[in-house]
Amino acid sequence: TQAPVNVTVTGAAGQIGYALLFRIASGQLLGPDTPVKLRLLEIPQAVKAAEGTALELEDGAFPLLAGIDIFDDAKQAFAGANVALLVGARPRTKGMERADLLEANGGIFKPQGEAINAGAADDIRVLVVGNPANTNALIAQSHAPDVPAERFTAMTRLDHNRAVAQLAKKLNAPVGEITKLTIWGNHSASQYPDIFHAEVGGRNAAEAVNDEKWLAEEFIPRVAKRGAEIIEARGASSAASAANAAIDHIHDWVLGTPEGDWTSMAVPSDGSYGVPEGLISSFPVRCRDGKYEIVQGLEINEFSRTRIDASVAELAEEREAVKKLGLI
Ligand code: NAX
Repeated sequence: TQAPVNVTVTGAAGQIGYALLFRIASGQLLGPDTPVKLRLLEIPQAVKAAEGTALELEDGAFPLLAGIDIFDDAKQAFAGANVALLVGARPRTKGMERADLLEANGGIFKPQGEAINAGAADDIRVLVVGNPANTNALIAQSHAPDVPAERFTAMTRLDHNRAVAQLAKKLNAPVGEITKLTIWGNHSASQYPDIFHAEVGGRNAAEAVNDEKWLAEEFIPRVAKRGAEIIEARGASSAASAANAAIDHIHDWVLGTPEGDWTSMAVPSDGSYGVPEGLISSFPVRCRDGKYEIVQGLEINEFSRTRIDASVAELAEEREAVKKLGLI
């Protein structure tokens, strides 16, 4: 059998961590033939809670779970990591300015980037979930100069999945029939879910919808503000759906996107579609043989162009802000 893959998860005692760890242990991250070793990183105050989760993981008797180690030190937690899920972050609290938020997260993602640089495995793949995810990924990446830049990604898969589900509902189609949807830009309210290249059972989805008012006034804001809708209903932010999306993101990166489809990942821009190089922005991507590539050659209409540009401009501003703070 295969050697275990080391999966480091930060924020392991949080609510996304609780939903995520059991699915990793059950084999849904890397497939049914790959044993995993979990390396959990938490802040010292939350180590005990992480230990509690580890007891429950043990009680799952998962055949693929080859071990669990818990750390409050980033260098140790990322040593030998093949996959890193950076979930723990500093949330925005009342009265906090954007600069404060970026600075607090810089204090987390800078040392984590350094620790990945120092000790992760050569094939390390990083997914940043903790918000502001795209810019946190940029901070971590800029402190890991020896790791290929493209190994640092941020999560827009939850937005992607939300958009697929809303589109399927509108068209009265099974979610499995929706393909080629794209989230562009930042994982924030400025994100742009694009259905112009999407298909429903092979037919163009925008034509099938044929309702620009619904697109502009219902679909796009609903997807972009879905996080707030969940908080309103549940009294807590998205957790299981976020964990599910993190599983999907890494699963597809490692094992490939289905033939004839693509997914959305925030990845370092190579300049494609006019997105400034280096910004970690969401694109349509295809994955094969453990690598992803940005889908090329899509025609971007006026409606999409304005929205992509607005979200990318927000990312550029965030990059400027963290530059000014000396975080990258
Ligand atoms: P919780 O507050 O439940 O858990 C966060 C955990 O991270 C806590 O246990 C905390 O102790 C830990 N932590 C804080 N600093 C740490 C550090 N330096 N090292 C290791 N652990 C640390 O939050 P949860 O609901 O799990 O959400 C986690 C993050 O995901 C948040 O930043 C949230 O905004 C973000 N999200 C991102 C989404 C996306 O689509 N990209 C969607 C869901 C979610 O909102």
